[in-house]
Amino acid sequence: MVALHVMAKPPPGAAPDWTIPQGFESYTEAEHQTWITLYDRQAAVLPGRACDAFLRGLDALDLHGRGIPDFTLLNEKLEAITGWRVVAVPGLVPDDVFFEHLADRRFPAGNFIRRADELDYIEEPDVFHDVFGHVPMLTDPVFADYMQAYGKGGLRALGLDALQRLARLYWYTVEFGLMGSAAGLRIYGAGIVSSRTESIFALESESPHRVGFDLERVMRTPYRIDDFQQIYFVVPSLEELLLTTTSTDFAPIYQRLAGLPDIAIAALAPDDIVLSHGTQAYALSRAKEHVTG
Ligand code: HBI
Ligand code: FE
Repeated sequence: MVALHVMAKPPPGAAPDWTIPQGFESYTEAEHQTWITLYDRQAAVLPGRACDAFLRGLDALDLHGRGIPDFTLLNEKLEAITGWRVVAVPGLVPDDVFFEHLADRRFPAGNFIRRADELDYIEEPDVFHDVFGHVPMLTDPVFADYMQAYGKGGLRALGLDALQRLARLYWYTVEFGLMGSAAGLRIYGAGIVSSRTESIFALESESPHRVGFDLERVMRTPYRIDDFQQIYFVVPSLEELLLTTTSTDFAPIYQRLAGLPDIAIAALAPDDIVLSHGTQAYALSRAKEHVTG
């Protein structure tokens, strides 16, 4: 996610790595009910839209609609499957802290849940986005390795002053990625699977472009943080995503890209493999100042 208002130091009560106790006993009935409402909405739209790895992960972790999960119980299952763990954090954490956690197979999850009267709006990633959206994919051994490699790459990118490049890769894969399958396009990005409206928009709207994933192309593309995406990138498989990112030396790519302009968010590039040439009608109808990263 984007680092909008990250504090410099861990808040009082947080460890030096920014983790805090989940405080499972402190959730109110109303907060558990918010999870259940959000869960039920996604359960209605995701079959046939989310990728198999995500749906399998939901099952394997038993992340069903009984309220906010207890991280201790969740971690017993998750650790046995891929060695990943979920740790609670108070909100956005600094980039270096975030990457350190991923590199050690810990996923930092907000422990709070959004307000019941603003189900579709969050300013910072909450427990529903982080746990329902991200954690099922961490049960997939290939995706689990991709996320760890991303954390290690993030630490290197900080030293090479290339954080923005890598943030775009995260955005267009981990958060808003689509995948091809024999049955058609499927969602694996957490920002999509945790949103009812974007789950439908990303696959079915004629507005956005859908383009074959290309690492350098993605790193040249800004992204929307304030509305539905205007372009989605489609990987052929998770194996392919892991392979292209782990078999590539990013340092020379960062250097080359430094001399190239960004590709406008609604533009198609000459080498794009265009799966849908979007009308961009939705973005045009909501013309306003774009907030991009
Ligand atoms: N912190 N809790 C949290 N969640 C994120 O997704 C996150 C973060 N800090 C930084 C960050 N993301 C971004 O810098 C990376 O996605 C690039
Ligand atoms: Fe996220």
